[in-house]
Amino acid sequence: MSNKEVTPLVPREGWHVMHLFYQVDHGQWSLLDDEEKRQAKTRLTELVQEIRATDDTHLLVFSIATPKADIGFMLLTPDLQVANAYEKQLTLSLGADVLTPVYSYLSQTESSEYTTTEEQYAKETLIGEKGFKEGSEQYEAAIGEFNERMEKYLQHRLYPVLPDWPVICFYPMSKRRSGNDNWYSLNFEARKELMSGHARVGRTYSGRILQLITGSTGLDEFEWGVTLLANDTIDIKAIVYEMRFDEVSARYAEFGDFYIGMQLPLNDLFERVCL
Ligand code: 76R
Repeated sequence: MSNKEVTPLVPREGWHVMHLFYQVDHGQWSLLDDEEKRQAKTRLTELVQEIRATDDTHLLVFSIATPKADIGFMLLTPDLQVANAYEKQLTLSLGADVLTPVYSYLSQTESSEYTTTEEQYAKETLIGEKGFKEGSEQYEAAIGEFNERMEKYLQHRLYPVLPDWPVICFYPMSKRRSGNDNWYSLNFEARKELMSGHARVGRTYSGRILQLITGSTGLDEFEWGVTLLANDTIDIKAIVYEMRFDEVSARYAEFGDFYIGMQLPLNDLFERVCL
């Protein structure tokens, strides 16, 4: 990375995330000769390699279904200065005006304020449901397992490594703030209760859907970016449909546009988008 003298913008916790969507301008592309086209593709390939070799940085590359866009990138990296520099380079990588930005989204990875606490797990699950005695061997072992699981889980939310599952679905969403349906005027207990219903539905998709919720309040138009990875589009359709019946979504969620992409190796991507 150049620009070493610029003050880094690394959040206290988590990473910056950019979703970038481009259309290919085939008119501009056709003005390049074969050698220029080859060089352009090499430039993008080398840039992708450079980004992927950067510490704590991940880049997903995908082809977008339908003409909403052609190429999508999801970039995760701590420093906003680095994200910004890479984003500009990606835009120009195939030559001036070949990639036209059509949509983009800036967010950050975040932990959730609704995550189960050790205290809550002990009281509700271990003592309440399982009838364990506080301080018993069984109880201590279960607490140990819980903490280990939560640590891994929190690590995934803040510093995710996403699998190469082919289907990627992105859409932005907010919680409604109108009249009697104002999420932000509910008290914490009510929100937590509703979110535990949401999580219960979500967990039934374990192994089929990987969700990454990134926060964007104050950073972009909506309040969260929703990124879902899957091996089968039917699971995307099913989870989004089922969530609509859950009160958190039924009553409080508002959505932006949906993008469906397919993760592909770069050479296949070039072929797919006819470059
Ligand atoms: O802490 C956790 O991550 C587990 C519980 C959980 C939280 C806190 C969870 C589980 N989600 C959480 C937060 Mn979710 N999620 C969405 C959508 O299309 C729609 O209707 C909504 C889009 C899907 C499909 C989904 C899937 N979730 C959030 C938040 C932040 C809310 C806030 O802070 O107020 C949003 C915006 C959101 C939206 N969720 C799950 C899933 C799935 C599959 C799970 C289970 C994950 C797992 O256990 O592995």
